[in-house]
Amino acid sequence: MKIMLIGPSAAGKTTLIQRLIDKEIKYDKTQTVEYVGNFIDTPGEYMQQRGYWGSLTITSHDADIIGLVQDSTSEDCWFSGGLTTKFEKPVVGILTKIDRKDSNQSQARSYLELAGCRDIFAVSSYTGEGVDELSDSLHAMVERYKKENARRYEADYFD
Ligand SMILES: Nc1nc2c(ncn2[C@@H]2O[C@H](COP(=O)(O)OP(=O)(O)OP(=O)(O)O)[C@@H](O)[C@H]2O)c(=O)[nH]1
Ligand SMILES: [Mg+2]
Repeated sequence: MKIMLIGPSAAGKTTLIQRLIDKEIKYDKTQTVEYVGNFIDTPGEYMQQRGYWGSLTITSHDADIIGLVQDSTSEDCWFSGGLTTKFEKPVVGILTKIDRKDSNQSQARSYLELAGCRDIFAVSSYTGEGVDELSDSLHAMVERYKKENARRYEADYFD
């Protein structure tokens, strides 16, 4: 299974992946699309600059689940309304940095809802809050998707 994270620069995508796969938390600017274990990490610029959208779209075909990542301390929303309909696969919303005092979860949640996300998770990659719940849900989603699409895909497609 592959989960692709999309969101603006500094939203916390790479740090969340580090947390999810128990790697040392260390700032590492994403320069290009990177396959890290079961995750596909993408640079924020790929969604913030229109010219790179093609590359995100093509890469999304490699993913089983898409995660839209919104920094809960940011006033900015880079997701267009109904964005989730562009992907023909499950899309979840993830709001990050909930450990910070300036976190505004309800605003971040509303941005993700407008983008079309129904399942929304709130996490802190620093404290780990919400990360297990996200991880369990992603696994459950992949299992469900695998069962529903058993006839469409080879058994080893999700390895
Ligand atoms: N307080 C707090 N800071 C976080 C959290 N997650 C990420 N950060 C910080 O936010 C900054 C950006 O995090 P990244 O994970 O590199 O962001 P990104 O979305 O991968 O950014 P690009 O690679 O530029 O697309 C770093 O300084 C992180 O340490 C969090 O849960 N809490
Ligand atoms: Mg990154």
